[in-house]
Order: sequence, then C-alpha cells, then structure tokens
Amino acid sequence: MKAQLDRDGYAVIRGAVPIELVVCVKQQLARRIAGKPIELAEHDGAVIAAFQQDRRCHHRRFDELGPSAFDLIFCGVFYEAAQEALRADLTLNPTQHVRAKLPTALYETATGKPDPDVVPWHQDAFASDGHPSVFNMLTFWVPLAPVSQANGTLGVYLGSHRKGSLFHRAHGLSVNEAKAIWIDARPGDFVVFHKHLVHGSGLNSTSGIRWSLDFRVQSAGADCGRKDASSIPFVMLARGDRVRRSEVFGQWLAQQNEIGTYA
Ligand SMILES: O=C(O)CCC(=O)C(=O)O
Repeated sequence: MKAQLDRDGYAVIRGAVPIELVVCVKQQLARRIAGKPIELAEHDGAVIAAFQQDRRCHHRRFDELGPSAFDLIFCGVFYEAAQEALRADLTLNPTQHVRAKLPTALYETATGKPDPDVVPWHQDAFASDGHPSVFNMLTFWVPLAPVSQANGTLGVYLGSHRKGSLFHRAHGLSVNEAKAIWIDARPGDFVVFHKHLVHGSGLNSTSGIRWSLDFRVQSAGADCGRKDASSIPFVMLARGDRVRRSEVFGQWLAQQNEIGTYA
C-alpha cells in the first residue's frame, strides 16, 4: 500500500472494511436524515423524500452520526494503513464528513443553485484554512454503497501529489477533466490518499443517492490546519480497543460541540 501511495498519491484497498460496520453508518445517516428508522432498501427514497420537504443537501459531520462512525474508524483497518504510511502516533484531524449525495439534477432543478456536493478539484492540504499546512496527513474515503462515475464518485489525478502544494481557494483548481480517474468501489473498499493529491467529485447523474464517509488522520501533536480546532487530544486506537473507544468518543463529542459547525 505505501509503495502505491508514494508512487500514485492514492491507493484503493478492496474488501478490507467489515461490511456490517459500513451498513451501520449508512443506516444511522439515513435515520438521521429521515428522522425515523428506515429499512435498508428504502434509504435512497427516504433521503430524497426528506430533500423534497426541506431542500437541504445531506452532507453531515461525524458527530451527528454518533458511535457508528467511530466503530468504523476504530475497527483497526485504517489505523494499520495509516501506521504503515505515516509511521507515527496518530490522531484524527477534525475535517470529516458523511455524505448522502443527492442526484445533481434533482438538487439543481429544485433549488436553482449548483449542487454543493459536486466537490471542486482541490488538495486536502488546503481544505482547512486556505493555506498549505505542514502536517503529515492522510485522507480515507469510504463508500457506504457502490460508487462509480455515474453517481459522482471520487475523482483523482494520478501522481498529482508530486507537484506539492498548488495554491487554491474554495472554487478549486483548473484541471483537464479528461485525465481524471474516477474510482469504482463497493462497500468494504476504501481509498487512502496523500494530502497533496488533486481530487474532487463529479455529478451524480443517477436517480439514487451516493453514500460515503471521509476522514483524515495525522501525526499526533502536529497542527491540524484549522484555526477553529487546534488539536484533537487522543491517539487513534488499534483493532479491538472498544472500551477505550467509547471513552474517546465522549471526549471527541464534547470537543466537537465546542468547535461548532463546519462549513
Ligand atoms: O466525497 C466527495 O464528494 C468529495 C470528497 C473529498 O473531496 C474529500 O474527501 O476530501
């Protein structure tokens, strides 16, 4: 994995994440959006029905999801990958999202605005306060249902991390879209990428929801690159450490509440 990350700036790891944990995060997100428990087969329909009521896109923070997202992060798979790549004590970076990305046409027709879940081309090193940060950081991107170019999956530029920091603001970098690689993936897979990898996401041209989760891991003690959240005070844990997980989840929630809502 590390060799591929160094060479290409990203790696897709197949079938590594326990499916039951993935399903649980999706179920909690669907429930949160719909305001009531929803059968698996009804998740997409429930999110679309909620949008038809409130006209909101459903791109949320982890802490709104509660422990299911933490169970996924702490399952050990990500810790091992991050250890292999960064070889350091690790903490979570505060930038993280669970996304139920609506069909782009539905959003744009209903609101008359561009779909905010089509994410412009950027590097995560700039995702925080608009300046390149010096910390060591990796992003993990985890599909919660099958993803492809059709439903607006993650797109990446092979080897773009080797260009270092490319200054940009929220509207993103100009790139030749024909050279983007669109990641096909299924629940159980994950993508890990370098903080300088140029990436974004496309239009969801299907009539269903594109479900995913993304979070970042960095060296402990380093600046997290956000002025509103200077440090996250715990080390990411290895496989099986569930008692401690619930302890740190409480601390994390308290801290998130102090930080407030992310853009
Ligand atoms: O999930 C997406 O649509 C974009 C993800 C992204 O840009 C990121 O994880 O940094």
